[in-house]
Amino acid sequence: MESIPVYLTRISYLYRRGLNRRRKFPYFARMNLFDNPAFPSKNVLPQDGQAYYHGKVIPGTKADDYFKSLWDTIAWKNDEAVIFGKKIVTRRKVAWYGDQEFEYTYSNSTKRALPWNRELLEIKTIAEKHTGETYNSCLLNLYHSGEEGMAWHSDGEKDLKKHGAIASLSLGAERKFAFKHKKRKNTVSLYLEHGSLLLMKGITQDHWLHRLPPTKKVLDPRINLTFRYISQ
Ligand SMILES: O=C(O)CCC(=O)C(=O)O
Repeated sequence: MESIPVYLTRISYLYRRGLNRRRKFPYFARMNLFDNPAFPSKNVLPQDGQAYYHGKVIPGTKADDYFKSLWDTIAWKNDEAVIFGKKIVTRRKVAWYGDQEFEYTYSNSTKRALPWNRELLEIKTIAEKHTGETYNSCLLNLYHSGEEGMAWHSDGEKDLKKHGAIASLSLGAERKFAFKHKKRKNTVSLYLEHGSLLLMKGITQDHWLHRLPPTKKVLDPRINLTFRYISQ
C-alpha cells in the first residue's frame, strides 16, 4: 500500500500504545452473547429480506492481527465512481480479490479481481463456516476514520449471483451500519464490532438499501470485507 503519513502515524500510534491490550481499547474487547460462534443469530430485518448478525466470529487478538496484515498487504486504491458523468475519487480505499480475474462493475467503474492472499483465504473460510455459503470474491473497504463512510446503496449489480449471499466481516473501529426499506422507508441499525460477521441474503438487496454513516465520533480506522459470489 502506498504510504499515507497521517494514517500510518495514527495506526503506528495504536500499535505503539498496544492495539492488542484490551484494557486500553475497550471497543475491541467488548463481549456479548454472540462471542460464542454457535450462538444462533436472528434476522435483524422485519420483512422482505434476511440479515443475520453473527457477532464476533474472530477473537480479539486474532482480529487485530488480520487488521494489521490486511492494512499492510492489500493493494489498496482510492475508490472511483462516475456520477452524472463526473469522476469522483473517494478518500476511502478499496480492493477487489477473487478466484479468477472476475470483473465487477459498480458506480460505473469496473475492477478486475486480484488473486487471494493467505489471510483473505483464511477469513473467507471463517465466513463460509459461519454462514454455510460459499464465496468466490471479496470487496474490501478501508475507512481511515469515522469521517469516511458509504452512502445508501444496495448490492444488486448484474455481475453478482442473483439473491446470492453477501458476508460482511468487520475489523477495527466499531461502526454503525443501517438498512432502509426502499418503499416503506423504515430503518434498522446495528453496530458492527471488531471481528464480527453480518450475512445478507435472499431478497434483501431487492428491498433494502444499506449504508455506513459517517461520524466524527470515531477516530480509528476500520477494514470491511464483503465476500460475494460473482456469476459467470
Ligand atoms: O463497510 C461496510 O460495512 C459497508 C460496505 C458496503 O456496504 C459494501 O461493500 O457494499
